[in-house]
Amino acid sequence: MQSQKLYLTIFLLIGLLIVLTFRYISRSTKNPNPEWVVKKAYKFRGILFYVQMIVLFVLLFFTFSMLPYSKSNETPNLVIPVDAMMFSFDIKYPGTDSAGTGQKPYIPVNQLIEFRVSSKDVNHDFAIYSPKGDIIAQVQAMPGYVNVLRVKFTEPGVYSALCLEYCGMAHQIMKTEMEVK
Ligand SMILES: [Cu+2]
Repeated sequence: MQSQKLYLTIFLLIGLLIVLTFRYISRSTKNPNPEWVVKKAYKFRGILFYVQMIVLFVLLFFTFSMLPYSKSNETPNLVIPVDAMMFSFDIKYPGTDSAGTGQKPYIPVNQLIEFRVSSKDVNHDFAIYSPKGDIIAQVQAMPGYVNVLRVKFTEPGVYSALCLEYCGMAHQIMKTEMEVK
């Protein structure tokens, strides 16, 4: 609830900034613009371009390490193939090929899990939601391709996997659960 109020405030402030900008622009164009105004505008646009470039490169520098690819040199503790199809997921937990062991398969907590996600028919998505309902990772499930998704579950609980790619009439029921313990 706290964060919702914060987001609303940020949204309203940005909205106000946009309104004020448009007001400024509409006022500044009331008088016909002589050539020097156009020259000034082009110069300002050039400055803005470089400011934007600098801001973007600074942001890139500080956020680059947050990319999930930085984990790629770690060896996963467990590899789990996942096949998506209309309208379910086939999660192939290791060591559960022969049915009837009586034990429900689960994912170990605090270990690097590598999901190898593919599809048997059309494009789907494999999105993992925490027990609280927050999305924590997702990857496309595509026929003919194996997409790798590495996740470390830091909290035990029942996680959900949902399809986020509209794939047909029953797309909304395409859901499964994974127990982490
Ligand atoms: Cu779907």
